Amino acid sequence: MFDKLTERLSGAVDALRGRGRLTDDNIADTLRQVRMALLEADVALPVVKSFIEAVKPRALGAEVQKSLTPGQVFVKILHEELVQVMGPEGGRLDLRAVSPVVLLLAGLQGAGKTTTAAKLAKWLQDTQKKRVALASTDIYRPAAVTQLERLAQQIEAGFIPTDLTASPVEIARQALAAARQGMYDVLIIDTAGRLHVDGEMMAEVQAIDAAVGAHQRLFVVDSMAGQDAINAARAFNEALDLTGVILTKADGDARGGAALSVRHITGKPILFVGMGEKVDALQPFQPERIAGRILGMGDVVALVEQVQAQVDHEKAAALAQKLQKGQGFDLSDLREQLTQLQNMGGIASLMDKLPAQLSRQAGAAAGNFDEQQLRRQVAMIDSMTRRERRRPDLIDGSRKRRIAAGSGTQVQDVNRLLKQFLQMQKVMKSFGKGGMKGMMRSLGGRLPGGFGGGFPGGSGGGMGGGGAGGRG
Ligand SMILES: Nc1nc2c(ncn2[C@@H]2O[C@H](COP(=O)(O)OP(=O)(O)OP(=O)(O)O)[C@@H](O)[C@H]2O)c(=O)[nH]1
Ligand SMILES: [Mg+2]
Repeated sequence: MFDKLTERLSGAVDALRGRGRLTDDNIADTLRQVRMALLEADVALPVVKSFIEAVKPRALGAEVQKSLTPGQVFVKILHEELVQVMGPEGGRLDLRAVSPVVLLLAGLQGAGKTTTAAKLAKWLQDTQKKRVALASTDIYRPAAVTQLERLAQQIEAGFIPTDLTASPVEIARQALAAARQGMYDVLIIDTAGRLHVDGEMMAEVQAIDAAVGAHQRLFVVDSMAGQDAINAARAFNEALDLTGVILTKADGDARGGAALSVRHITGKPILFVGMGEKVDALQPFQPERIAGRILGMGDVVALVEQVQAQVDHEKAAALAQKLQKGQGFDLSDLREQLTQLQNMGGIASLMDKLPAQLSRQAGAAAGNFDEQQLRRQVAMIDSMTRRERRRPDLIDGSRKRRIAAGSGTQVQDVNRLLKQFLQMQKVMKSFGKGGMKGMMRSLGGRLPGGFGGGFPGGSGGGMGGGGAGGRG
């Protein structure tokens, strides 16, 4: 449902690619684009404002220094803040009350209340093993009651007939009594919708609530509705003190503003999302998933999490300290770096997690940095003695033959490894004095293909994201 928004946001993030870091300048431009994208998606203005205000300091703040690439880190921040704005708690319907637990559905005309009543009943039956009864107080539209009745039959839920001569409040009261008598666990009350928020309608639904003491007062809202939905959400929340929100029609290609706004406007959690017309098209709301869909960034978010989780801070700090004390970078340290790369699932798995476009770009670079090579390099180091690892200058021709044989490689492989190691050691030395900051970033550019340049993600991150110094 967020196609357009997704497109605009990825455009904004694209602009950051190739930047070495996030600064006031490049962030300002990107945030402007994000802001436009949200407004175009019909996200309510106060929501957009507070979203941008939340993202900005984070983008400029500490976690960017630990970055893989600025674009990736920015995506992660956007994701987290999207989750935040939609409500991190997600869909949990509280049913802890005396049976029958009454759920009251309210919302604008055509929002999907009746359909959602049936979906919710089915969900409660199927996943919570509840006995559910449905009742309608919609006496205004002749077909409304039969619509619900047919749905109830379809999902084999209880249905409490509506006395069309009674008032909606009386009908609700009768329904509660009937549900009690029928020993139902849950009673879902469907109410009439109106084209616009009006006082009469609010008074009616309030009276129904007062009559039955609804345990959950759920606002059903069409994700495609823009500012109208926001005004309605506010009005219903004032009238009913809502306990939750259900988004419908999230399967359509709408702008999705409501999805991003209702939580902020009402302060009430989004509990479920309707994903189609069928009675089983209802899902508990999962903000992470929706945020992921909004960003449409493949699994960049997962990638960043994975990298951040796997990097071993202590080891990085130890290496930094060692170098600062003037002790040399040796082959054991190199081995450490290589295995950290392996632990991240290797290059192939990282590539899988990147969106197609980025993956293609990285593809060429990663050609000379394959998994097998990584394994071979570690194997060669493993075939060395401890002394050799500390003093590679001792490794002469016969030792090289032994190492090659021990690791199933050729002598020229050992030579290449040693040569690359020496270059890396030189770089390490020069940074040992200057501190670790930015060391790994520079390595990305300086190292020969074998070690540095091939790490996907491009802009100067090099293997710094997964390596030692970037986080030290
Ligand atoms: N694609 C899609 N259609 C939906 C969804 N939920 C409801 N609909 C459709 O939206 C239309 C209106 O749904 P209803 O359940 O009758 O809406 P209502 O809020 O009860 O409407 P009133 O009673 O007239 O106020 C129907 O055609 C439904 O099939 C959904 O999640 N996805
Ligand atoms: Mg209806």
